[in-house]
Amino acid sequence: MLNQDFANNGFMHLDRLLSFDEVVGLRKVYDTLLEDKKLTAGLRSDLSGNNTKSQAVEKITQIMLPSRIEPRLLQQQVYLKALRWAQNLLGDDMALDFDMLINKAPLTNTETPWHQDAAYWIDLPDKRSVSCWIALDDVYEENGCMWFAPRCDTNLLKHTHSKEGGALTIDVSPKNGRPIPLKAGGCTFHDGFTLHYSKGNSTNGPRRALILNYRPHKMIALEREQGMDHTGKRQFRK
Ligand SMILES: O=C(O)CCC(=O)C(=O)O
Repeated sequence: MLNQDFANNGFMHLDRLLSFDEVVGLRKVYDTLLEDKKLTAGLRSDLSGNNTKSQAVEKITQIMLPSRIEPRLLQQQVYLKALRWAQNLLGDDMALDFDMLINKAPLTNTETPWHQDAAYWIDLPDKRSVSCWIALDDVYEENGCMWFAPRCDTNLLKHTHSKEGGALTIDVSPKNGRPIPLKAGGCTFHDGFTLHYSKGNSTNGPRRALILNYRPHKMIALEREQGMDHTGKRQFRK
């Protein structure tokens, strides 16, 4: 049934992927990375388009490849559990392409605009991909839970930068998007062509998410041959 949701709509959710203890363990590593700008330099940016070198509060902190900085992350159950789901949804050849953290700081009220993840990636012959977005806090509309619009096909829409250096966006927001509130430890899965979005965080708590992205290992090898390892400047496909 869940797999059918993913196949039909390009997204699904699980109320509980992780136990509370697993969430608490992850939050510790997460907060250490968030607080340490030196350790995360080069892999860190603000999706709102603000320059993270300035003194301004980061609104939407994105840290790419946290497990490269903190390899002990890879020992956490979450990496195994999400991989099993990815393989279950899209086939045994799915492997971890990259991980990232996206934190919406308290009272920063900055939305992540509607986009398809494939807009950030190079064009690959095998289009299968799935992102597992794991809530490390209870998430709901007011602090920036994920919204999805059912995917129709694997067409890539035209994207532009919402602000120079910031997140990508499409021109017209879909009418049929819906929010997926979750308890901490719950997660969503979406594929690279599914439109998604989140509102800003207007609450006084953090909104911490860990995101694990999977694709066929042959496609990962192709990406790496072309120098794509999901670090570096935010690019988009034109
Ligand atoms: O965490 C967010 O607000 C956006 C996440 C997102 O766009 C993604 O995981 O692809």
